[in-house]
Amino acid sequence: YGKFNWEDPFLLDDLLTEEERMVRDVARQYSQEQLKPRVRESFANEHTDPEIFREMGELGLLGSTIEGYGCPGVSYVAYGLIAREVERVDSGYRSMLSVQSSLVMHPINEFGSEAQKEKYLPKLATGEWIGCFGLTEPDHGSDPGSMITRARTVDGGYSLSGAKMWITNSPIADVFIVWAKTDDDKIRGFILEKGMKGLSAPKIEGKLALRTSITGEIVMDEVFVPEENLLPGAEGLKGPFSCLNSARLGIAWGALGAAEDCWHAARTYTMDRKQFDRPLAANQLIQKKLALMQTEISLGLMGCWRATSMKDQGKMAIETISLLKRNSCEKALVVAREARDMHGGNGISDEFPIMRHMMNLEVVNTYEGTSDIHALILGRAQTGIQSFF
Ligand code: TGC
Ligand code: FAD
Repeated sequence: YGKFNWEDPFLLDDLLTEEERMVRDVARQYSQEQLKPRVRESFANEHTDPEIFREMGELGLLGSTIEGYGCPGVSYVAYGLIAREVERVDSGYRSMLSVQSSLVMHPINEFGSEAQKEKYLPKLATGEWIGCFGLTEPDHGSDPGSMITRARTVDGGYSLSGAKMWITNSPIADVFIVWAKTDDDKIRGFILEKGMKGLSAPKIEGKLALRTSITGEIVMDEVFVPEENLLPGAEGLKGPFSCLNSARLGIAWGALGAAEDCWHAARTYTMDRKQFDRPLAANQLIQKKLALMQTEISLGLMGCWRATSMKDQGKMAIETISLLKRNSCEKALVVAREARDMHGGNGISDEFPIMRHMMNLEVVNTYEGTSDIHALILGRAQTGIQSFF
């Protein structure tokens, strides 16, 4: 038998390529040295630092799976590892990265014209431009197919009217990927730019979670969008959903990064803190909780690695993403809540990362398809019966 590695029982590290390990190390060093020292102030004051996009861009962390246009073209496993390292610090920082990479750069790369790729991707890759993705509306969240945002055909292009809600990055965005219904009732994607007449993106105030990442609305009042800003290759819900596939996979890795931070903090805390003259970690109830954390996180990561490797080989089914996104978020929440409890009163203090992770994970469990919506996708896939209409 080999020696048990408590942090990595399945030796996930051995399954990574040299390039993936290198990318992981760059993301880890950046997250621990540059993001971690800022997170407490940023969360407390609900302050998003746009400079973070530039820093991530410089390290090749934005649009990392894209080939060319200033992007490194690494594997999806490497993308997952980046998400895990960034979210180990804070889900909000990972959100900023996911949206830019999977929800803005991905659709331009996948569905855009050559001119659109050349215009937008290099500046999004360096973080000079910040992007956002507008699918959700005030009255249409889990059911985006019922959206009411309209793109009316006008001379030379389209006139967009409607509102998008809960949009990550929108108040600081330069580039807006907006999904709207055209005159023939089909969902199409449009690239809007800051400064277009009739376009505004007010900030949503008062979030109790994900406070390092700014969220806003997108309000469109007859915004003229020229024909060349239509994404030519996307029609129907498949367009936005294909972006979500890639973002959800990153979230599956990322949520476990936040869970790992809670687990490691709980282990250290309970080994250091004494009650009844012995470390808390000497108690069976505490050790059982640590075992649960270790089990869920290490099994979850193995699932992420396997599915993402399958994606890199073109073999993964989209339902597998629902299984993983749902599992990682649910399990990460369980881990965070247990860790909060194990920290006692200190667990609610912002001197420790636990309560922040716990609140963030409530959002992560909700966006990109709620836990129950992913359960319904899986239920449909195994019974053939659709339970939502
Ligand atoms: P349904 O009939 O199932 O499908 C409609 C069409 O879409 C195709 N499709 C997919 N294509 C690619 N990938 C997927 N995952 C796909 N899922 C479905 C499907 O084949 C079909 O194509 P066609 O050609 O037959 O028309 O659609 P429905 O309206 O019944 O969908 C129901 C449901 C629940 C699956 C779906 O609406 C859903 O996933 N809802 C959740 C909404 C969601 O995830 N919103 C995310 C908003 S973005 C966000 O939260 C960003 S936060 C990021 C951050 O800050 O990190
Ligand atoms: P609803 O759809 O109203 O759901 C409410 C509850 O009802 C949930 O528990 C849900 O599971 C349940 N439910 C819904 N339908 C059914 C059903 N048929 N059967 C059983 N239960 C059901 N969106 C974007 O487009 N871009 C972004 O960048 C973005 N960023 C976000 C950032 C934050 C901080 C947050 C909070 C959200 C963000 N979202 C974004 C929106 C997010 O994707 C939606 O909040 C999510 O899809 C859920 O939609 P909803 O909030 O309208 O909830």
